[in-house]
Amino acid sequence: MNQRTLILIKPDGLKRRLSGNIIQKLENKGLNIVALKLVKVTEEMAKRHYSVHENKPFFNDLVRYITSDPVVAMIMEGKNAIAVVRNLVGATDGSKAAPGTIRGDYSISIDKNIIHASDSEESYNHEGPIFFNANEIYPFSYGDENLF
Ligand code: 3AN
Repeated sequence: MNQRTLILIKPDGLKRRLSGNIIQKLENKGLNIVALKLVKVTEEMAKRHYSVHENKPFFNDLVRYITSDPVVAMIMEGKNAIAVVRNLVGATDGSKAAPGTIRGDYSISIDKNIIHASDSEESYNHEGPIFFNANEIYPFSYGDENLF
């Protein structure tokens, strides 16, 4: 099933200059970039994005962190993109994430964990429009979808 997923390279990932490595890993797997930009997330965007966590004790820290510096926002598209990307991202807590995953290789904490990726179609439908308008998304059509 062809799917889209929202990916954010969080401020720690961008500042540690990991964006290239992360995008490379996702592209190598067979995912296509259909939208990409740097975004300084506003408090309002962050609160909407993380609304499922609004009653959690870490909610304020989460909002403070994601709004602290720019993020790389992307939509990637591909076969089962949501589950495929979540597998590549690894467990939420970087100290427990499996080696070889993005968090497993680059993060040792639960808060500065490098990357966000939609965890379901429902999340993508909620998060995608917070970061991208429909006219900023360029459907993949280079004719080599069957390479993978
Ligand atoms: P994931 O990013 O793996 O989907 P979620 O959606 O459970 O994880 O949590 C969203 C973000 O909230 C995480 N990326 C992490 O930065 C933060 N977070 C989750 N659980 C905790 C926690 N127990 N303490 C601090 N921050 C947390």
